[in-house]
Amino acid sequence: MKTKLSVAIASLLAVPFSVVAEEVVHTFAPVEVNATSIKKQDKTAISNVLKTADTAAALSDEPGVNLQTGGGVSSLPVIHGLSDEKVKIVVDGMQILSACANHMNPSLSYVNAATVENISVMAGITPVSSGGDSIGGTIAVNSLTPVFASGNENLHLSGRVSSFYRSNGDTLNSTVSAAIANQHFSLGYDGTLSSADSYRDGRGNRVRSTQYESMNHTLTLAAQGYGQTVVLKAGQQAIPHQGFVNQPMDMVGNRANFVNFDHQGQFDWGKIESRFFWQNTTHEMGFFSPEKTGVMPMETEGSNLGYSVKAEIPVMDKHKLRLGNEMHNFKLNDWWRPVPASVSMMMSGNSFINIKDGRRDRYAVFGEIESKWDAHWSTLLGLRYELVKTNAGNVQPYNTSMMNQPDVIAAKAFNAQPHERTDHNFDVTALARYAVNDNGAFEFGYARKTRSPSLYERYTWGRTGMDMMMNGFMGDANGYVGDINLRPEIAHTISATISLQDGKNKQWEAKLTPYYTHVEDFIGVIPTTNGITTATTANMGGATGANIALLQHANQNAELYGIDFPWRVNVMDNQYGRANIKGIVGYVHGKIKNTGNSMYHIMPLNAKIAVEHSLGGWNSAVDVQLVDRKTQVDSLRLEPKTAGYTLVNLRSGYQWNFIKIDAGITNLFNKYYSLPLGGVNFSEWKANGRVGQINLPVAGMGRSFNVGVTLEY
Ligand SMILES: [Cu+2]
Repeated sequence: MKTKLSVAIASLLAVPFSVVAEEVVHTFAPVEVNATSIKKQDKTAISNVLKTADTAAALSDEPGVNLQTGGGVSSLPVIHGLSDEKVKIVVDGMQILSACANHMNPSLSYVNAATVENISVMAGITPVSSGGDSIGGTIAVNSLTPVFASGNENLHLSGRVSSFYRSNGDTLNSTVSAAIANQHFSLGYDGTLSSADSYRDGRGNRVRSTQYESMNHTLTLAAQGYGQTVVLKAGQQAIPHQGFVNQPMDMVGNRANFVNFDHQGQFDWGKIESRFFWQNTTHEMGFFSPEKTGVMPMETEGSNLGYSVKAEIPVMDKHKLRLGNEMHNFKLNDWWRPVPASVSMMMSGNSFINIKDGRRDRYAVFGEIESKWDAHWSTLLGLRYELVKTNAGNVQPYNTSMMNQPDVIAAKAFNAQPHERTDHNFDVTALARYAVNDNGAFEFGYARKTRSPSLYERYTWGRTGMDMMMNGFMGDANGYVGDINLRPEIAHTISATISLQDGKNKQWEAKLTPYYTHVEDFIGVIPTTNGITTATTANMGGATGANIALLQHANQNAELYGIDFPWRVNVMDNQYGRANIKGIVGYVHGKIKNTGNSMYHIMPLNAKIAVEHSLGGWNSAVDVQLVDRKTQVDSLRLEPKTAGYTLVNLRSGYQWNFIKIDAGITNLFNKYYSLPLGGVNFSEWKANGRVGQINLPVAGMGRSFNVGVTLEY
């Protein structure tokens, strides 16, 4: 039985960081010009289920992708040194912006890795049809697609139960999927439940505030016929708690609902896809565990409403024209309820209004033409325009006491200004590919990409050390304030890819992708002060020599360059099975040109090597990850340096009819190491009495024994 669900099972067998997988399940407009540094990676993501429920973490084996870690299910992918909302992330075509001052609920936190069917990563140069509102690459995640009965089936029933357990942190992740369908209609349900305690590092110490619990439910209704497919998905997510080791606060509740409608149609003149989606989140921060204590309720409500219409029209034999129109409206309210004066004078009185009635509305149109000129040459040219309007209402501090004077003055100044801003953003993509023959190809291209500032970057205004610290989404425990006059950031990227392969016997392949990006008006930071540094230095504010840096979002010039080098060699193919050795080398350098400073969160030189073996139902591998010491650090953010490390993982799986069993050991030698993109360990600093600088990096997970079982019918 070849169903989408068995595709999901097959993906369990698939190997991580495969450079061979090129098939795209998503049926609309695959980019056939295998564009420069576009990597399509499918069905491999879930191979990592033994490691994590975190969908972002499932991406960490992709060339060019690293992870900025925070909460257990809320990591942020970094592509070629650009992270968070600088990267475009779409889940089933929906773009969901973080409704949290600490970006605790990014798009990928709403989907469990176990229900992901395929992921495509477009690093660097992105076709305009899948870009917009970003300067990094695009990550498109598709969850399980509906199942229909095949030609000779009247009724199709399928189901899957899958669970894995990880000893470190007592992590349990369970998934149930079921579907009933005939040839025209399909009804499906997917549910996931995952929970973890705080994990232990390689020295056996508990890493505070890394525990979580998360639940997802999705109902899918679909119909197909006459060349048309409609899919309606509706779902709910709840995260009752999630610790954030590198943030002052933890998540004490995140509830989200969504409705996503998609239509794909094939007509004589071409294809069309229309989508409509709505999503809303209520988010609350506070404290829930003895691992990090305090009192400070903070609430956020966000909603996303959008549609897109895309058409693909063949023109003569050689060209495909794609036209599209999109809208995305984002609404945000962020307020912090007061506490009794007996608990804190500073936070008593009124609600602190961080962002009121925030709006970020985007309207986009694009046109793109893909041409296959002859057996060798193909090109892709695209132009995209976006109108982005942002706005926010008036704000207020907790109270007007002496301690809050920086806020009283700042609120007055903020409220006196007009808040509405309008940006006109243009993106351009130009790509060419020359295929020599089966044995290689050369691709090169240029992209101009634009992103308007987020509401948190433009409209946060608080000026006490504490408010500023609450508005940090970098995991560095520094204090941040917005700037209403921020301009959109514009990235110019040039990139090339040389791919070589053994076209005849498929015994080996390698791809080398160097890239260079210059960013005009990069949204970075400059030092700032709140006028009363001495008063707040004692607890957690102050511009110099204090526990944290006070920073303001600011437009700067920046440059990034680097290289991705994935490769694979087949070393055995006989009666003892098939074995591959494969790897990736990644390097990125990022600099703020105004200051000569390193960019924040730049991954050190790193490499991955895997030896994989398959025989019958068996699949086994040894993975080795090597990371150099981190010396490129952002001194402005007091970013800690980290030591180099090597991690070894083992895994093996056996598939027998409808049962699959996986087992593995991650961090086999129980190596103690610091996460280069994990920020600082705020939780430990706080537990130890807030003494001195917060400069301890967050330790990665120690050894874990993992086991998983999947049943499918
Ligand atoms: Cu939050």
